[in-house]
Amino acid sequence: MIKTRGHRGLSYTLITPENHYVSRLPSLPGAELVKLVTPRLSPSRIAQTLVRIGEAGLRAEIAPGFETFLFGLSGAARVRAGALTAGLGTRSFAYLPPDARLEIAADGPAELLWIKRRYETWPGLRNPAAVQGAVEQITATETATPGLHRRELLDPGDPARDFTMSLMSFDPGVGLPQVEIHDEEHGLYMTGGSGVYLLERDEHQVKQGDFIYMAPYCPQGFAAGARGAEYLLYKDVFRDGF
Ligand code: UGY
Ligand code: MN
Repeated sequence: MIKTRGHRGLSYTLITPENHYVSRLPSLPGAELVKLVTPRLSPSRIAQTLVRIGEAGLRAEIAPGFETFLFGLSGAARVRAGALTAGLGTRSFAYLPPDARLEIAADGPAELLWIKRRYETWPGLRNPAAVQGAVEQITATETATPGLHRRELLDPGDPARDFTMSLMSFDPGVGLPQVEIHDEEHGLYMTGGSGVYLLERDEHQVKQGDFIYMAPYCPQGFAAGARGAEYLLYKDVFRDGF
């Protein structure tokens, strides 16, 4: 029997590095893409893609129309959109609103996580502004659960935003304080460590490089392993699905 840790449940998928299958897009010439989730997997409202840039580097232009969030996993890519120029080195990130035309460039190998989403407007609220930063510039706040820290890469209190990106870090043995079942969807990328993820009624061993898509109302719980864990979490916010 051929074995894999990868899994597709009713309301989630777990994709491990061993499951990666390369795709391409005309807008990112030469880059190898791993589409971790796209709207083809109903009901996902996002595409989350691993972008692997090779020795030849990349010169790419992405047309306006969608929100973009880019997170550097390795190498030294960069993004330009109007007056904004941002380095996308390891653990640096940028958010670009849907009216931005962007150029992504790299002079050599680099790896990025790319989230694409159609912005959901709300009466009386303007498009959110572009943001750039680096994880290490953001203070980690301890949550009500000792040993569980969150860094918010986008302002979680701004109702103009239709999603947040949080870096969750767990000390060894620490987990989420409850089994959550909520309306918001998640795209989760393990940036470090390992642990056990409860999804629906299934328990999965997860580790660095794994990706989980959780649809709305997917039951979810987590406990970190002996060396702790860290993950980057997409969550839609301030909207109700209509
Ligand atoms: O914010 C959240 O929904 C988060 N606690 N969920 C998760 O880590 N699976
Ligand atoms: Mn959650």
